[in-house]
Amino acid sequence: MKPISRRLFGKTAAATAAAAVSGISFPGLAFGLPESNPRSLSFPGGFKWGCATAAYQIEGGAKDGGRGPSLWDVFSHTPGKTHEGDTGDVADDSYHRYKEDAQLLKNLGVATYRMSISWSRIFPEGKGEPNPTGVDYYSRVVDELLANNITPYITLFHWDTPAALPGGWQNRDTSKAFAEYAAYITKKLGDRVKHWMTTNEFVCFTDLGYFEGTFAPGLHLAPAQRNQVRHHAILAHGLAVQAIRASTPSGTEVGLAENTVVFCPIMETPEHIEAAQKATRLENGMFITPVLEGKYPDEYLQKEGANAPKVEPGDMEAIGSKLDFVGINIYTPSYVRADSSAPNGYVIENNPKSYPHMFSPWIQIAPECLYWGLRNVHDLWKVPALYVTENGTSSDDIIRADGRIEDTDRIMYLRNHLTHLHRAVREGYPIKGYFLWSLLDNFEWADGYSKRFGIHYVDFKTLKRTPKQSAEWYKTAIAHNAVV
Ligand code: PNW
Repeated sequence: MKPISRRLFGKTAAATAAAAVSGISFPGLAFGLPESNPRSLSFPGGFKWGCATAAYQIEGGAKDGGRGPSLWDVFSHTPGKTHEGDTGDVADDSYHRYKEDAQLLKNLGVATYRMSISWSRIFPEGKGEPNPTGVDYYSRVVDELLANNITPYITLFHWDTPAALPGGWQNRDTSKAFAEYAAYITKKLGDRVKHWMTTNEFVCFTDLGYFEGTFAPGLHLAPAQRNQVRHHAILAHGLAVQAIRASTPSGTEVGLAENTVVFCPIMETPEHIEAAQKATRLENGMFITPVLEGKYPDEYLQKEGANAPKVEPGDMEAIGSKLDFVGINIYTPSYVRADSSAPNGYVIENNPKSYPHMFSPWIQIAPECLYWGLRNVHDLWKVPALYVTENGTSSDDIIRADGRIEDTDRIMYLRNHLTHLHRAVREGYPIKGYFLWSLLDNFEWADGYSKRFGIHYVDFKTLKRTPKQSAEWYKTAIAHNAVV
């Protein structure tokens, strides 16, 4: 890692010019003190600020343009599965309003936009005959973004498995179908799209879908079958990495968006920091660890015993395919303590009931999770580049009589997280960008429309978008390239 003093952060134009002329450095400016806001924590030039969304959560147009149903269409239409039976049939109607959404992004001043493609718009049956109308739709979205100077980062799979695929992720053939879809669509868009993420958050579409039953398809499989579903998911990722490399020009960057469980050391002392690293490696032993090491940790295989996944020759090589970047979705922490008497040398602490949380109770407030989430992954695996592919929160937004939408708790949450992101950047971790979840209020899965994560308010009756205070805050942060 480069010593911090050698990096110039947020240099003023005058300082840059002076340094260029004289060759001297300005130690006092090393962390950047933009003249307009001398107290702010500034980010390096070129840091990529963005927003994130996902197809099923914003598009609507569920039956438009030849789209086939996904497991989430089936699940959300099954009584009792989502909040008040909410579905993604209309969502934010971004299928028809993508130009308006591009203007929202432009107005924020973001450099990048993370979106996903609905697999069943491209292959309505999951495989076989592609649907040109679906391809054309995403081609137009990409063109619209590029015309507005916004770089698309595209996730190929954000949980909307085509319903026609027999057995979904229980079937190994789904991994192969995914790789074929990845090859096809990246070839179509790869002339303009240079950043691809295979999958989003393995645990949510495997464990929550097939074991906990709270997400589509709502099953409660036994551990051995669950572990096989997990294996098919990471295999799909690996096969897709290979497929994307084969069908896109050089210079294309491939990664994924994963929500590793984030372990913060209970104290910042060497033994607890080491414990947090160990926990990161072992507790994510079914997902990110095999992806970055090309093998399951022995501890995971031993723990699962007879339930361990069946692995075929070549699987682990595919799963461990080299990545250009790792994206991490970070919302909430776990704490870990070193304990030499515990089996793996650490104990995971339970947060007490009094632990503060946001409007979604699972988002417990500990902004240092942003720092440790990035640091643990890099300390363990030395990845070439890191992104925060999601960070944000729900809020019980207040609508004022004059139409202003106040979400000061979201601003508080984001500002504190960015402060800890800044720490990781300042220490030299190769963090290239940050995607705020989310551009818009949207279909929050099993919580339906009851939890709003957007920095733009969406009236789900009229579909009108209104910037919240947090949008103004984010726009200001981007303009200053600093925590504001
Ligand atoms: C992520 N949990 O999901 C997803 O990538 C987004 O689609 C989603 O809208 C966002 O976070 C906010 O929830 C998660 O219950 C959903 O622990 C639920 C959990 C974690 C992540």
